Amino acid sequence: MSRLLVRRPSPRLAEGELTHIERVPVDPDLALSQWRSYVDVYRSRGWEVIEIEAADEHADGVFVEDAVVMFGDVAVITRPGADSRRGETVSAAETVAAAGIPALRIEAPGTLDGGDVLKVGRTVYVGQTLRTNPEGIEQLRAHLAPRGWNVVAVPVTKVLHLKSGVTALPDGTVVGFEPLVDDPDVYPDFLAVPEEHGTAVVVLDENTVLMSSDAPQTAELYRGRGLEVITTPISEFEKLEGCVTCLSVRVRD
Ligand code: CIR
Repeated sequence: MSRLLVRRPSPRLAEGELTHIERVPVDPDLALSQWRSYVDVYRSRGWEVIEIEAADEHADGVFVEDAVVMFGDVAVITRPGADSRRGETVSAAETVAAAGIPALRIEAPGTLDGGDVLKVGRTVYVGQTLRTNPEGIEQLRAHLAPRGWNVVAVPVTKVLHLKSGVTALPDGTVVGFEPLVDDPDVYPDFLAVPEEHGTAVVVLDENTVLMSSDAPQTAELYRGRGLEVITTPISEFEKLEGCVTCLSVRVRD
């Protein structure tokens, strides 16, 4: 059974880090109900949901993808680039260990946010950003090269994380909102989508993706390619530069 690692949002979510967008009011109750709906999408499809211990002192702790990245059966515990987020990995690593998942680590002076890691087949694109530094990318490469993954560093300047700008469909097509993608030519198959919040998809299975409900034209574009598209509202997380990918870590069976 596939497993989903999540952490419930902190009541302090509104105080989370912001880099590229203006701060606007966040409704913590709406955030919690959106988070529950997001988790229910997976639960209703048979995923086992594992909650990482709440960490209310970490405003951005709900964005668990930044703390843990899966490569097949192995986890990499990151070292987040923002000081305010570094402590999130402690409880995330405990949950990974309790779930019996072997883990590797990014160590100082390396930094890496999971939002900067996009896997397409055996290629791992890694955004070099304000959060992920060259040392972090080199450590990841050293972990992954012997395991048969090819790490490709991608400079990212226009958005917070690589995956704020691009993700991939089940067939490996990389999708992005072009004004926010530094270099679309990096990707062998690139599809431009019409809405910023349409760029983030989670692959649920070979025919199904999950995405924000705030990108209806992009949802239609994906349906036109034969995909089943499930949408979920995540407005309160998008206000903090989050998206559907960063709210969970998928441990696929
Ligand atoms: C941050 O700036 O770290 C959070 N406010 C948002 C993190 C979103 N994470 C992601 O896209 N992987």
